[in-house]
Amino acid sequence: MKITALKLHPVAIADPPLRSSYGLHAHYAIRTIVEIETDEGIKGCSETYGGDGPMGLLKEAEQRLIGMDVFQLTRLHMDFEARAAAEASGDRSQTWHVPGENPMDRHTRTFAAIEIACLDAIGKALDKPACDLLGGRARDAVPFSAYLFYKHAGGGGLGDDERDDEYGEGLTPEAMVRQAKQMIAKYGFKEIKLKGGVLDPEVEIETIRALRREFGPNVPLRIDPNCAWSVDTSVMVGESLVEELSRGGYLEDPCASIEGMGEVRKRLLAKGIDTPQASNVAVTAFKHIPEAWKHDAVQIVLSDPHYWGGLKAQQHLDHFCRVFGMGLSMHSNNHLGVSMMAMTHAAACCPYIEFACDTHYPWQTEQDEVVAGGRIPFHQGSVVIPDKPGLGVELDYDQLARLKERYEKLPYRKRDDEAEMRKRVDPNWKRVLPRW
Ligand code: GKR
Ligand code: MG
Repeated sequence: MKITALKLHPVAIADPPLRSSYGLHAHYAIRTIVEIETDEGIKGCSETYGGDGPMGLLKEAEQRLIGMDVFQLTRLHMDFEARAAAEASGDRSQTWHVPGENPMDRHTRTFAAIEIACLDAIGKALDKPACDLLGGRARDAVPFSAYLFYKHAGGGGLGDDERDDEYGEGLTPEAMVRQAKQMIAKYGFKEIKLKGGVLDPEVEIETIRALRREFGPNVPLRIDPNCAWSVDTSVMVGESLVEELSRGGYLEDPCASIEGMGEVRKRLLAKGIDTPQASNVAVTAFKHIPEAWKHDAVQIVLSDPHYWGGLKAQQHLDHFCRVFGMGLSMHSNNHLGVSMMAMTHAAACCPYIEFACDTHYPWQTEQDEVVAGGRIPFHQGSVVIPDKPGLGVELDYDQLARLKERYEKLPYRKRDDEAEMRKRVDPNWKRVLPRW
């Protein structure tokens, strides 16, 4: 089954003013829906980062893809690996880059977008779900967590496309408890992740405590300040939240670098605190794992099929983490239903994932969904692998056209949370690490 065409659909999706240590989310997040057509009339799709960088790399790959058999992914992977090896220099961490804008993982994420679209086409040709092409699933439904964000008032979008502010402003512990209750009531999530690195650590500590008081010890809690804290502050937060982050909780990328996280771990262990640390910033590539293990810096790797290299790489990572005695969960960024299903299939075929995965999906709305038939449903906080071939979704071309039109009107072609922060919150704002 040979590829005859590669189609790229850029889309802009309304996004509320969510905060993180990177800055502020813009009115619209950008994504790319990737589609391949084959000589058998079967199509495959995937979703990846948006903007000129990611689209340019996919366009560059077009010549290599036309005429390629969708089953021959190993050689394609070798080509991308060779390019990555030839160009590799510097650190691949995401400390200074938002996902999708890290130049060091550009080949891996380009390959991932193609691999997932090919697996979707293969699944459709064989009438098998994507996870069953990788040896079968370890679970039929994948649990996700309630992903809370401190946010300003506003629901995203602009002008006559402005959205209702479903969750309202969230800049206090009380407001964050409200946000969590609302999200859990709607989706049934059983674990909670708080995006931190936004307010003074004392306020974020109080937010986690308030969540624990509200939901009790059986709802695991995580906090992720995306490296906003120094080693000292990370240790202080770890000590303050020793009880709240126990029982399935973790401290995610509290400070920058594998060495930094190793130091936090050492100092917490010396105080008898065994809270695990997770990472999707310091650890973003296979080569980081032995190093993270050597420093005992990271106990849980947060995978992401979009930049770790697709579904097969995700499964390798599952095995790799097991060998190194590390746990595995999944990171997320703004995304639509195609990514939701790719993430679900990826997690389904990883036996060792034992935490609810992250997803930004609740922050996007029905109006922006590109999957025919509408949003992917959650059942008690989990997404069920559908009894449909490939990723289990078809594209809605009217929606793609509408979202592309909106993309074309946007003045930006990359995610820049720092610029948004200066535009809308504080003209002097700069990303400073550590901030506290
Ligand atoms: O969307 O602001 C955000 C997040 O901070 C995102 O960029 C991170 O990649 O959610 C992510 C994380 O877990 O670090
Ligand atoms: Mg993170």
